[in-house]
Amino acid sequence: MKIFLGDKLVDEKDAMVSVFDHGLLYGDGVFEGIRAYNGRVFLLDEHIDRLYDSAKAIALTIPMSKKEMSDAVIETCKANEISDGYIRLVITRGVGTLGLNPYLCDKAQIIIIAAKIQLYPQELYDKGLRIVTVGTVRNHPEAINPRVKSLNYLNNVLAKIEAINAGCMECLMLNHKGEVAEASGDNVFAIKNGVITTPPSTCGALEGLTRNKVMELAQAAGYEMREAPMARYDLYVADEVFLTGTAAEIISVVDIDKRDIGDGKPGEITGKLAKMYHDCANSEGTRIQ
Ligand code: PXG
Repeated sequence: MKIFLGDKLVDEKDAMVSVFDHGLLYGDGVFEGIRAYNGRVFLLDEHIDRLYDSAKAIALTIPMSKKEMSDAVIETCKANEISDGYIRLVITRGVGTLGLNPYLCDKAQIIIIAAKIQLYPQELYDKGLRIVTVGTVRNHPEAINPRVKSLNYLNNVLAKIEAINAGCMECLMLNHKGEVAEASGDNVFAIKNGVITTPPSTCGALEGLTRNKVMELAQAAGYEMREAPMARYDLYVADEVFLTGTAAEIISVVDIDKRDIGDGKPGEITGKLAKMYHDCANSEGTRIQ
């Protein structure tokens, strides 16, 4: 496999970063997870925009223009003959001292990995997910803002540990006020009486690109789409609940904290939205060849 490292493609065996890289020492950096479908990179510009916004929020200068970055992503896909896959874009603060001071770091390190994707088992889509609410509260917005897709994912990792310990693949995270935020690596939506609601990013959600695309598709299809604060109650009594994310796409939630959601089966509107999303992902995007 060829990895884009710094400013060029290198062999996987040569794709090494320093033990003094602050991405490793402090989780100091940002990342993106991107999908390629049918020889096209889906939502590439949107991912690049979010990457640069995350970097700006943590005062990290990416030593490459947005155009150069998208070209590097395409080049990495080409070099690995990826037409359907998963792209991980990582920017670290770079090599520094053993102290926190990011100003003592060299320039930021750029890593792009384009690999085959490990899809979730089809059974999860057919039957839906069971999730639990976890005790780990989403990052406070005035600590590391949850909109920053930072390399410091301990908050989400702790939530994921709780989910797995409870026998679930995903979980529901609340914010510091007890409002619904999101899952550990996905956004959450509820449907009640045909109205689709998702928490605004100010409630502690990452502004997911799958989320944004689903909101756009739902509106275009004539559904009433709202961004509003939600309590767990709103999810418990919803007709349908689903999660969205680049890797998972759209997946039904059929049980939350041992409450059946709707009739306990994947919902009809969720199915329609998933179909619209697939059609879109398979036909739009930046061409690799
Ligand atoms: N919330 C969080 C906290 C995320 O990390 C999403 C929502 C969905 O965003 P997109 O833009 O992908 O629709 C993410 C995405 C994983 C994994 O293994 C998930 C993500 C990142 C890394 C790994 O599930 N994030």
